Amino acid sequence: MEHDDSSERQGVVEIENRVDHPKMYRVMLLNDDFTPMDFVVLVLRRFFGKNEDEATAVMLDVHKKGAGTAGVFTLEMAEMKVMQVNQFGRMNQHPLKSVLEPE
Ligand code: TYC
Repeated sequence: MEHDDSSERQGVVEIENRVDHPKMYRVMLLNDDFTPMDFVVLVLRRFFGKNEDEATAVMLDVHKKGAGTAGVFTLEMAEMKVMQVNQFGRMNQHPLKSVLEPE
């Protein structure tokens, strides 16, 4: 359906995507060797609404696998989360980084 060439169909697809299927983006946290585990848990609670147990599980997943999902959002929200995480890390002199990935 996404690859239908008829311009009428394409218009419908664009409207469907905009209205009730907005493209979604995954905010990934990246592991590093220096950011304290407690700080990553704090970030997940503060910016992603996780409780202590959820935040700890995500943090450990990132720590073990190198990257992991903090949340899935519309582009605007995902971009804001990435900026908040990266700025909060910088402000606290930690190298913590997050990135976006299209769903
Ligand atoms: N690897 C870090 C440590 O051992 C913890 C950590 C977890 C850092 C997740 C970043 O996104 C991260 N202190």
